[in-house]
Amino acid sequence: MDDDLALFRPEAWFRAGRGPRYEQLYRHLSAAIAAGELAPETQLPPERDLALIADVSRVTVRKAVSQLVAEGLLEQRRGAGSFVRAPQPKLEHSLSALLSFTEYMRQRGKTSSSRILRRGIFLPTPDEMMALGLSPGDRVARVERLRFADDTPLALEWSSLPTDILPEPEAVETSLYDVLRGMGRAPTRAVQRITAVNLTAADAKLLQLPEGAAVLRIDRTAYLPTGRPIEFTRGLYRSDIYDFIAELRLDAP
Ligand code: 16G
Repeated sequence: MDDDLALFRPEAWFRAGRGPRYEQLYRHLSAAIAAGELAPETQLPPERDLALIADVSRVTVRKAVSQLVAEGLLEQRRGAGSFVRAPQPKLEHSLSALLSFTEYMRQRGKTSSSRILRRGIFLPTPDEMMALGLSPGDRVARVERLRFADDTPLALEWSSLPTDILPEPEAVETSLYDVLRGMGRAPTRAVQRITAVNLTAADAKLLQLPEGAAVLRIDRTAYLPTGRPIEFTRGLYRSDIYDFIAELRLDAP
């Protein structure tokens, strides 16, 4: 037991001039959990005891612990204390949480289809080079689509991918992710940025909305498990689709 406590004593984690105590304690415990020194299901001493052992205030302990709880490394069980959590299967790494348009629609009992506006291999724009980590000599595969749910146009999507990931943009008929999955190259993580914009006349016509209508613009950068960015899609979505996206984003933190 004494050995276990050594981990919390100030000499184990505190160095003057290395930042606030709660942060140092947090970093130390986080590393101890990662290294397995604090194994899953280990119970931390109660806050009051921990403060005495670590020679800090209870507020400091609370801040460090709540940070670990927020990151999912510790779990607080009511009336029982704080426990080291077993590593969780990461939801954001599961394919099911990173849905494609086709899958969103299928979940809603709708049939999706696409009208291809343009497909091919092009010289990348600076934005594409940046998002996909391309070099000046590289080319980019682009697929531009008007996407329907049943017979309603819901979205316009401009997708860009490195050519080694999508060498034949012509292969994309309805679902881009189906094509990528078929080649074992589907993304497993994505970062999205959402903004509201007003439709240009040309885009409004395609989406069958009045010019200037407000829609959501969502930029998604999607990554392989290695961390390589392989998709940059800018989409304009009719705002009636928003509830799908908002709801599903809760599944994919
Ligand atoms: C979603 C994605 C888009 C992706 C597409 C693939 C958002 C905001 N965007 O629309 O980035 O390219 O799905 O769908 O969710 P698909 O496999 O049906 O072509």
